[in-house]
Amino acid sequence: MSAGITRFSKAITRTPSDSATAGLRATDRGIPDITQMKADHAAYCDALRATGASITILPASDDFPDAQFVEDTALCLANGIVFMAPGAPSRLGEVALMQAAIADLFPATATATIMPPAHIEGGDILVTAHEILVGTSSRTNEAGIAALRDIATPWGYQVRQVQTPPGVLHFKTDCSLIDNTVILTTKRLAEAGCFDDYTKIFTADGEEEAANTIRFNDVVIMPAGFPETQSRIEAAGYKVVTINNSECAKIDGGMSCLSLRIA
Ligand code: CIR
Repeated sequence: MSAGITRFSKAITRTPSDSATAGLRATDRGIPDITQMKADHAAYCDALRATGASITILPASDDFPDAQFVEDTALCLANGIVFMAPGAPSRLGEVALMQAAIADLFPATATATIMPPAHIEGGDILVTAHEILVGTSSRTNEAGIAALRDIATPWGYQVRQVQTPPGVLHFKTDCSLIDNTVILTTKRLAEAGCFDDYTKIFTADGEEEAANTIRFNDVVIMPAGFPETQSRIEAAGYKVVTINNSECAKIDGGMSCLSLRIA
């Protein structure tokens, strides 16, 4: 099984807004340069498109500074789309925007919606070939995971609750699926034992920020500037494309956050 796991025919992204300078962040790493961020976003969309997928780029939304991080609003599974309930109050309204876009793009698709006080963000969800791992975090609570389980179990998925390391924004801040059973992970996350059944590629020491990548068709798309981790992925036999992520990184965003990927 690789459709919807590593193989995708479509992706949805959203152009960053000028308001992204007000995006949420855990620490101050400077004000993002929006011109650079938009150029990086265009390069990211080009990299997705170069794999043969069709890419829908939604318009910027000034009302939601983090709306380019579309991954947090929905989970696209083979059976349908599950709309999330972001744990960040400023991001809850992004879901309605995505619901409207999906209704336009895929009117026949089955959908389900998770509602507060259950909270869950797509960044905490890793779909592999045989299960869905979801990390509890400051954005995703046990009720959110239970709600996803209720939706996804009848669709044939096994949902496993794991824990995002303290101080880490999302579960996938620290890991990515590289192949059906191959995970790129930080040591601090793997030490929790959540990937014992998987082949692991570790990020290099000091390059933990490289853990948030995406496998999209024939390429692994990763942030530029992490040469040792890039070499490890390439040595394992994967083709890597790098994208500058300096500006999104200032508001805690990375490669997975920027797209919804659809089989
Ligand atoms: C936030 O804090 O919600 C945004 N500034 C970053 C979201 C990153 N999303 C993701 O990792 N899936």
